[in-house]
Amino acid sequence: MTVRDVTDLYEEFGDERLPPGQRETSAFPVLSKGDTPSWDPETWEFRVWGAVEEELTLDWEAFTALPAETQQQDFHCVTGWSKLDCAFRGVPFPEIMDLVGVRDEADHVMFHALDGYTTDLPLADCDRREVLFAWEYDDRPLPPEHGGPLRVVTPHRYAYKGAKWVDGVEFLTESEPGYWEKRGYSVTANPWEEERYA
Ligand SMILES: Nc1nc2c(c(=O)[nH]1)N[C@H]1C(S)=C(S)[C@@H](COP(=O)(O)O)O[C@H]1N2
Ligand SMILES: [Mo]
Repeated sequence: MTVRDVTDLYEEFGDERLPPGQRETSAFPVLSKGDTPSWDPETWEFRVWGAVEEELTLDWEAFTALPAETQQQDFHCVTGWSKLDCAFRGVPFPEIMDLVGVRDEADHVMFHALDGYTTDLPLADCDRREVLFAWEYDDRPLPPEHGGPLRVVTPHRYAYKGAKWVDGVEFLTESEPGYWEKRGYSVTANPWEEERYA
């Protein structure tokens, strides 16, 4: 299987692959605001709404039939650890944009998740192929504690921008704070600028 290596995307933001103030770990720690939510593949639905031409609802089978790719990515947690060379497989964000037709006035994106988590990113930070809706990690189904069945990964942004257990995408005409943004964390969250707090 082809793997697209996007571990060089740091060159757009800085000189070092490891962003300032981060240390490398080989572990994959779990950071969740609460318990791992359960899900039912029979009733699970992925919804897209807001500033779009056409709202979209997909079941698990339809979602995993969308154009997918495997990427090698780095993962940067705002608490200071980075895990390099993670293999995630999923649907690139722009594929979803094509399906719904994003209206001109859309400017931000709110991700929604089964545990009630939300996170907001500028649309330009989402409209990148390395923003994946991922259901595989290291050639295996994404473990539930890491966001299985489906999570977002944002290798160019701190990992709190990647909603685990994602089941909704809302296109917004202006920024609205999500779970951590309400608690003082950055909306843009660029690791190479150390945008940890707002
Ligand atoms: N739905 C949901 N997504 C979430 C979180 C959460 O609590 N709920 N935590 C975020 C935070 S703060 C981080 S650092 C990463 C951690 O992902 P991991 O547990 O796979 O390491 O998930 C992010 N996505
Ligand atoms: Mo985090």
